[in-house]
Amino acid sequence: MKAGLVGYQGGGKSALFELLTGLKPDPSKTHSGQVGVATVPDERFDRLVDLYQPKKIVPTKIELFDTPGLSRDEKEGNAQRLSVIREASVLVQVIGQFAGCDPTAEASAFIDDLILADSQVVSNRVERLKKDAAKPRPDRDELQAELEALLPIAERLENGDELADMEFSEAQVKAASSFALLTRKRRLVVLNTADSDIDAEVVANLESAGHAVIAAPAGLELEVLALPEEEQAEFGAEMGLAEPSRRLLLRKIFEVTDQITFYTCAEKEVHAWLLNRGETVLDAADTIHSDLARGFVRAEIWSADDLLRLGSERELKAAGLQHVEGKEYVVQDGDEIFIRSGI
Ligand SMILES: Nc1nc2c(ncn2[C@@H]2O[C@H](COP(=O)(O)OP(=O)(O)OP(=O)(O)O)[C@@H](O)[C@H]2O)c(=O)[nH]1
Ligand SMILES: [Mg+2]
Repeated sequence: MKAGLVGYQGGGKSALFELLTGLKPDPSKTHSGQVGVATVPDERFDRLVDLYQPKKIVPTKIELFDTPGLSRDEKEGNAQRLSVIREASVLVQVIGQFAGCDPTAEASAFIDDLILADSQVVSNRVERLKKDAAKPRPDRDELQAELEALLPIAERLENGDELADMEFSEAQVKAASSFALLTRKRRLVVLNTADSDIDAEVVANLESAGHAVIAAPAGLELEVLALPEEEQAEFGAEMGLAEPSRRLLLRKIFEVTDQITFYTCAEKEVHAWLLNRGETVLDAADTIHSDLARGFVRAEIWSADDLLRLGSERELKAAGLQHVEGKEYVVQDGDEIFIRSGI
C-alpha cells in the first residue's frame, strides 16, 4: 500500500515524510520523489506478539512517497508534477497552516489541480480514439466502445467535477484502468500546524467541505526529535506537545485506505495481512499463498480480540468462539485465521 504525500510547495511534506519514516529527504530525489517505509501502528498486533512470543513478526507496512511540491502560481506544470503519484493508492495532502494560508481554499485548489490532471490524460486518449476509430481498422469496434465509455468521464472532468462519486460501468472501469485516475483515489488532509494549538474552527471548516482531516504540528515534532534525547521531553512539554502524533498519523492514513487487517499466528510467526473490506476468506488464503487458495478446504477463524480477552487458544475454543468457515466467508477486521489446505 502506497500513500503519496502531496500538495503545494512548503506545506511540510518532506518534514512529515521524515517524521513518519525516519529517513532524511534525499536532495537528489527532489524532482522524482522519494519512497520510505513505515510500520502501521496496531495495538492488537502488538498484543498478539506478546501472547505468542513468535520467532518472527511481520507487521503491516505502509509505503510513503514524498513528492515535489505543486506550484500555486504556475498551475500549468502541476498536472505533469502530479504524474508521479498515479501509483499511490491514497493521496495525503499536506497543508501548512502558517501565516497567510487558507487551508480550505488550498484543499479545494488541490482538487482542481487533480481534476485538471485527470482531464488532460482522459482528453488526450479521447482525441486519439476519435481519430483512430474513424479509420478503417480491424479494431475499430473496440476503439469505438472505448471512446463511448470515456466520453462521459471526459465530459465530467471538463465541467470541473471530480470522479470520486461517479459510478463506473464495467466498460468504463476497463477503459480508465490504465490512467490510475487521481480524483478516484482516497484522500486525507494533514494540517501541519505551526504549534500545538490546533484551531478547531479550521478543522471543522475542512470537514464540512467534505475532507477527511487530521491536524498535527509535524514540522515542530520533527524539530523536537532532532534535539539530544535528554532535551526532547523538556522542550516537548514546553511546546505543549503531548504524545507524538506519529502513530496517530500513520493510523489515520491507514484508515483512509479502508482496508482491514487479519492475522495468522503461530509460535513461528505472527503476521498481519491486509485485505479489501468485503473480500472472502478465499481471497485471504490467496493473499497468504496461492497454493493455500488452490487447496482450500476450510478455515478456522476467531476474533483476535476474543483471544486476547481470554488469554489462550485453548480457553477460546472451550468458550466455543472458534468458528469453521467455507470459502465464501467474508473476513472481518481483526479476524485470526487458520487455513486448512489440501495441498
Ligand atoms: N512556522 C512555520 N513553519 C513553516 C513555514 N513554512 C514552512 N514551515 C516548516 O518548514 C519545514 C519545511 O517544509 P518541507 O517539509 O520542506 O515542505 P515541503 O512540503 O516538503 O516543501 P516542497 O518539497 O518544497 O514542496 C516544515 O517543517 C514546515 O513545518 C512557515 O511559514 N511557518
Ligand atoms: Mg519537500
